[in-house]
Amino acid sequence: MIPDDTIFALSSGQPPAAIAILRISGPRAGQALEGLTGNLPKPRVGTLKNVTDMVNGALLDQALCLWFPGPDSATGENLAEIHCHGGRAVIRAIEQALGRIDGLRRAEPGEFTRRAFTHGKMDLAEAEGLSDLLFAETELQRKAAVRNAGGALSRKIEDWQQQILRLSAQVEAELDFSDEDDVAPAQLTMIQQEAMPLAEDMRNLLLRPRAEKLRDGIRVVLGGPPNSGKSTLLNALVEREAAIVSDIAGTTRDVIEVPIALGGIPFLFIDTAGVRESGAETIEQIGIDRAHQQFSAADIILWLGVEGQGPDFDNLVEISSRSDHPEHQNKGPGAFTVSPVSGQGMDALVDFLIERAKDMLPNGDQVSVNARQADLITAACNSLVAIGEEADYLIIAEHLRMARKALDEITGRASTEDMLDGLFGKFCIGK
Ligand SMILES: Nc1nc2c(ncn2[C@@H]2O[C@H](COP(=O)(O)OP(=O)(O)OP(=O)(O)O)[C@@H](O)[C@H]2O)c(=O)[nH]1
Ligand SMILES: [Mg+2]
Repeated sequence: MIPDDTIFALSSGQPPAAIAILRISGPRAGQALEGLTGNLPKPRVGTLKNVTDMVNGALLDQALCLWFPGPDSATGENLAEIHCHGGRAVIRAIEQALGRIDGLRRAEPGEFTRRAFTHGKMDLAEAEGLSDLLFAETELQRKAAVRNAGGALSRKIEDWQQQILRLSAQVEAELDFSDEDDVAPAQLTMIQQEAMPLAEDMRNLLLRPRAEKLRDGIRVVLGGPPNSGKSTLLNALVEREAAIVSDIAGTTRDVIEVPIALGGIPFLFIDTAGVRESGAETIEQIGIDRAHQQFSAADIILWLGVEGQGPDFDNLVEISSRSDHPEHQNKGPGAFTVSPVSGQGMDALVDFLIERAKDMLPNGDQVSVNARQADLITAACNSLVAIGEEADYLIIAEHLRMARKALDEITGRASTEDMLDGLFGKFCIGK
């Protein structure tokens, strides 16, 4: 559906700031800019203008104005930008003046990007990449997002689509020219053989670490009995007093999550209540139950308790903490010996965490997919695999059609309004 109303929003960050950018997109964007500034500047040339209130002619601000007639604009529609001074009162005054213009309304979250999608300026995979780019906080997140926003995933999907389309054409030709009694087995085998490497290619992409991991961070859970120094180690790792430390056993009751980037990699460090088998009162017991939930969801567990007595997970790393303490007893050779107090072993532990994390994350140079995209690629892959066991050209044609449909949903060529609402709703207003 092509929208016929005109939207506006503050597209730059929270005021106050030196400059604020108001964007107007839609059929009346030109009229709106003309109304506020007298006449339209030359297309795509920044021009300094007086912005005045159309009702009483009051001067609101002097602003740099830009005019992009559609379809050669970011949204594909007529688009105007007002780069005004970034004070709250200036922005409010210009927004109010825009709101009084007939046919203009404030934009919903993600609406500019959605219009760009509607007008074919970007597909869904690129829009999702753009969303990730806006939320990227670490270098690795930025690298991965910029790839998808630039269309790396879309190109991969397009390549698969072309190959499937070619197979479909061959199958259709067989259906047209052969009668039912005359199925050409050689041709069938060839189509099946061509579908398999394609399915394999999809499977390989699915095996790669997921994009969400990059957004949410590697979950490092600190576990051990009360007083084993978990909170002290957490504070040292995140370099601030995020958790209360005391010599009273049972100080940490709830789960404490601290997101932080180390070496450009997003981590979520999680401190837990000290686990003990018996003697915990009600609230402490709830904390212990929560600790166990965290162990199950962890990417890496740092275990500060007795060696070999931690939860039974492959991703558990033995930590021999408090190495500065006179009563410190070292764990076996596989353990990391550290002291958050003296700093001993801390650099080695951080380096180890960074290296481990790299294997669990998309590397930024490869295309990565999120859960939505992975589900659709899995569906396409399954359809291709099903061809291998099929001798009926009609059914093969249907499998190929299903595979194409699933891939079309990734780029948004076949997508429902609900799905689009959900996806673009995650953007901020003005984007
Ligand atoms: N000397 C020394 N003391 C430490 C070290 N780590 C922790 N401590 C002390 O040990 C006590 C317990 O530390 P916490 O970090 O609160 O221990 P915890 O495992 O979080 O304890 P709970 O929250 O009760 O489960 C505190 O008095 C800390 O100062 C260390 O590396 N060296
Ligand atoms: Mg604690």
